[in-house]
Amino acid sequence: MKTVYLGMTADIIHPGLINIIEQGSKYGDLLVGLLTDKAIADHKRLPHLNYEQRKKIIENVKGVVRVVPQEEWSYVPNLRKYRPEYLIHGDDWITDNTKLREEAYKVMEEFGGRVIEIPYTQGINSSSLNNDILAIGTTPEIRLRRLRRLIQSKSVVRVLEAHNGLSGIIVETAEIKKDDRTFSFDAIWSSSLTDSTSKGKPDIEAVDLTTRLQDLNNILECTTKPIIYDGDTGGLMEHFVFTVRTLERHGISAVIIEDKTGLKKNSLFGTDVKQTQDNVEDFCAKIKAGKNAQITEDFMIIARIESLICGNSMDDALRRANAYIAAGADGIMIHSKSKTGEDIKEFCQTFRKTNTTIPIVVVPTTYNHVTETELQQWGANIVIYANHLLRSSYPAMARVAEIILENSRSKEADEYCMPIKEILELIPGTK
Ligand code: SPV
Ligand code: MG
Repeated sequence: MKTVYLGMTADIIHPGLINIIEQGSKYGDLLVGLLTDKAIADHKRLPHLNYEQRKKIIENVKGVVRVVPQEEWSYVPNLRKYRPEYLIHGDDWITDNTKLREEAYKVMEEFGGRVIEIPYTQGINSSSLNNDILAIGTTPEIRLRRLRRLIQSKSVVRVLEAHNGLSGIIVETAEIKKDDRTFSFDAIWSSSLTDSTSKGKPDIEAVDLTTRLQDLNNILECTTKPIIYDGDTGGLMEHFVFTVRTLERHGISAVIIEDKTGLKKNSLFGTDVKQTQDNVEDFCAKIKAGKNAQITEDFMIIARIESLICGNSMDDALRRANAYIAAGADGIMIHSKSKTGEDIKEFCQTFRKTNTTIPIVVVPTTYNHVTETELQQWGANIVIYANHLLRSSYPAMARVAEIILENSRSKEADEYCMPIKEILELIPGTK
């Protein structure tokens, strides 16, 4: 029997996929190369189901003879390994995945194999079905778990700030295509700076958890992506345990608490204001109390080190990282307001010499010339764009307000505003 290779994600099974399987099995034994989470995650959205779940389903589909993992986005390594007589694929890759197609053709030619392209089934595809699934929403449990899966499978988890439902929708839906890859944000950052600022309050823990949860609830209602909550100092240890449970109950994936004490000021003030770093012992006790309080296994407590913000040494930052991890922290965020990012690089590279697994979170606000790829090479796993949707919307709003004043009418502001029709149709179900 000849071998027919079919690479697939098999997350949402629909008649189009069954058609390819049917067609493929006419040529020989159908070998499915099932893409692993890791193979997929840097190229398109992470599947709803994990590898084992997807494997179980596809193994039981009529016409599938064997399922093997495809560990890379490219077909080349598996084609070389299994040397199938046929490779079968939907003809949509002629336009959507030109590079993938070209290299697959080349390697099939090397050993005299043939590529069969099946006409794309019109009217039904995984992307439109995925949109339908997203419209239904998600559950707190599924959302909460997703962050750990993203960290495990993506080279870098890309996070953008949202401070209300509308900005949440942007983080949820923004997407671009570049070099055969789809780029989007993986998770949402609930920032204390933008949450406070959007309420007309300074970023000094003056907006309490209950108030912040009101906007967070709006975000939860219209998004499905995981959320990382900026927990400031975590407050009193006795209060922090309640914060952890509340966040968990809402399906938040992680809280980041910073090792400061007293009146907290925004880190980007650096040493221009008085900022007091907590002592290691007390902060470790807070981490431990939080870890003991959580109910699920998946919720993450990430310890944020402010040594480089408060003018303390690199050694202090590294010493604290190890102490916080020993106390149970699931990740480390290292912050800095340096323009070069050299201190963040030194921290990450030194830390990675002794610890290769604990996730590192970075917030490149001041050192924003550094790319995600560079940050990942330094050893970072999560990159947070912490305030950009608020910082971009405020100048746009202020400008329109001034234009109306200048002209005593709003006509001149039209070019800065989205059309009424678009805003009416932005939110599904408005009509
Ligand atoms: C926030 O977004 O509120 C943060 C990051 O904590 S920073 O503003 O850089 O301190
Ligand atoms: Mg903050």
